[in-house]
Amino acid sequence: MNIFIKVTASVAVLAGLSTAAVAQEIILRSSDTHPDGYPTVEAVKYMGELLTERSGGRIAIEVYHSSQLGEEADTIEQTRFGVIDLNRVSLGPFNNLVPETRVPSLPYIFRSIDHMREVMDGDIGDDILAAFEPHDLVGLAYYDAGARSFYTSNTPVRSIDDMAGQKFRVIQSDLFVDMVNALGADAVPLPYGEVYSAIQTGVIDGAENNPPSYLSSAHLEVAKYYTLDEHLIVPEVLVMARSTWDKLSPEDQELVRQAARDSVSYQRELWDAAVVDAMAAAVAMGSEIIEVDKQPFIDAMGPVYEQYVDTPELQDLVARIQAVQ
Ligand code: GTR
Repeated sequence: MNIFIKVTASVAVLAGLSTAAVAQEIILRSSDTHPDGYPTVEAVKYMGELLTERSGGRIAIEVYHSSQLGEEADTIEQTRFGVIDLNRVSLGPFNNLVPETRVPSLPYIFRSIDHMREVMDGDIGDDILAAFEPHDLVGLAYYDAGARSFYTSNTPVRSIDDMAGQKFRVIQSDLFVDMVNALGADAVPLPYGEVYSAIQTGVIDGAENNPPSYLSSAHLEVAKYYTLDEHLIVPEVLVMARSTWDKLSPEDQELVRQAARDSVSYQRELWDAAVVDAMAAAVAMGSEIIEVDKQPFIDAMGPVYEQYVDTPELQDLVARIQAVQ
């Protein structure tokens, strides 16, 4: 149980209440793999400020950044068990558990960042958030993670042919393993925290991620060729442990949901700036940014769609996404 309910006079004072008033304090522990200052970390902190303000000081969020609570796959399990209250994770690590998350994780499913935002902000996004519930999680909101591209240490990817024989780390998701294999390369699923040394020691040739992660993880120090193939526009998600959720009053549940929603535009603002900054920093630190013909990458994805969009429900989700203008 990580929802501490206690009586504190100091919180009541901070909230401007009389010390005679009894303040209930709920502290929600939130996990993030990224370092302090990263847009997702800052967005959850901002959500916490909104919650504290709107609850008159009763509810707060403590953000544990930099994988302090563990790597994503482990923290997802801990959140399902209610050991962690909130978790900000990519949709990718949910692919095996929550089939609906595969659809926005499909390569090239979104035509652009704007298309992704339009889809995830609407009914389709809500339907996918609802799909977490049978898995002991409550989906609260999506954040942006831009577009992911491949990067390599020795052999630059200037066309799809350069993928052959190279080993790329992927998030632990079968869909991403098959995506990389369909491009003629070899996929190595690894926790995020192991990627730097795996590249450095030559266990793998590269990885794939968005520019802010490429920078903040320092992977650019060991893999300086960044190829803009933009194969994935996979959003991040903020989930809450079902058991924590169930302990909140309906009013507090609404406060949490609304604060999460209200943190989205803040995250996007930080995100857009972070992408520009990361690209400039990468160039300044010696990375080569490579433009590539994306069409052969798109064309190679047919078998991945066939394999992972394998039920009428998922086919319907894909069709609905493609129909969004
Ligand atoms: C980042 C994402 C993280 C994590 C990481 C990874 O872009 O924000 O949640 O999934 O990628 O590749 O493991």
